[in-house]
Amino acid sequence: MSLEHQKASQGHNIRQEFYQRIDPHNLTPLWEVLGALVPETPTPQAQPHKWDFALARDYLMEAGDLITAEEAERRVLVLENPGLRGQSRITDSLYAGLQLILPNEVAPAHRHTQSALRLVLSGEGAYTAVDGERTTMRRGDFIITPAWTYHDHGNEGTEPVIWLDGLDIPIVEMLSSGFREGSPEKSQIVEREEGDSLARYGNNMLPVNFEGKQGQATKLFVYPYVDARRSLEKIANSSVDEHFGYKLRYTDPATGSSPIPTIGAFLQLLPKGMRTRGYRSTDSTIYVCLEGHGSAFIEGERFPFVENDIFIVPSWKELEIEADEETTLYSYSDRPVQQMLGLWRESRA
Ligand code: GTQ
Repeated sequence: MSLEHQKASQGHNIRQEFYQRIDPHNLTPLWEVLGALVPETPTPQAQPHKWDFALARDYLMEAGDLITAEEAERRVLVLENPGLRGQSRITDSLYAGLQLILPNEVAPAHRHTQSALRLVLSGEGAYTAVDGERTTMRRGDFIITPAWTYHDHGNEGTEPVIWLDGLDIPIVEMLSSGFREGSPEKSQIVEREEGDSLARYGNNMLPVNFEGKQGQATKLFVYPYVDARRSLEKIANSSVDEHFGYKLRYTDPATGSSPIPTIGAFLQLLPKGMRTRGYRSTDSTIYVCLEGHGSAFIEGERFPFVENDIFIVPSWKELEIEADEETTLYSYSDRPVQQMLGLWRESRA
């Protein structure tokens, strides 16, 4: 061994010995981890992935024979990112699950500080009740449960109903700010007629003395797909954005902000044959195909999708989408959190 080598390895041993001595005192050297702690570009643990809805649905129906909605409290198969197994996360910051409710079942009322969204995927006849008002769940409807509002789900129809749940569970966990409580009533007492909140808050008008405030739970909690779809269809005659096709974001009409403070939600339409140009953003995003079919190319890797398939694009990975037919995609991410904190970035090829 050369003299330099000997010196270097001695230096290494002295350092290792130092690290071992400080370790019992809960001290550790930054210089060994600085590069990983403060990376040059995002290093999400989440990996690009697609879930076949047809496969997940079969397992979910099997779960329907194993446990009732009431016993489970929520009968859900969690979509776990392959890079985050065991952590109940679909991205580094968000949760997703597929929930099933069978005819005549009730998923009992509770509330928690985690906010939730539902995207209805299959079946009809179920409802979600939020804060004393029920809404019938129809395919493509985007329904939200603001933090700390009571919610229960029920199915008074004849078909199994399945929807995608999106929650900010990992964010609330990171902040150690999670609370939950059950409700004395299994199903909330109905206090308002169906459609009341949509009429008061969702029709470009607001109750005369109502003021929307940031951080206050939104009063509007259902965004029917028929309305969102009609908007996209109308604007699809105008010139197309080469990165997004036609893309809109859901808002709380009282503030203009995202309806959920921690989660942004979006709907886009891609004309038949379109391939979007490469796009990156720092918000890892969950996509759901509502209509049509095509492929997502994530850093060049192809993920073909059909209706109801779910795929995720991790932070700062380049996405291109190809639509074989006219395609509508719903998506959600932690974008509003990043924007509030001045962290959000995007890059367009
Ligand atoms: O419907 O309240 O997928 O509390 C996970 C946690 C759904 C719900 C989930 C929940 C719910």
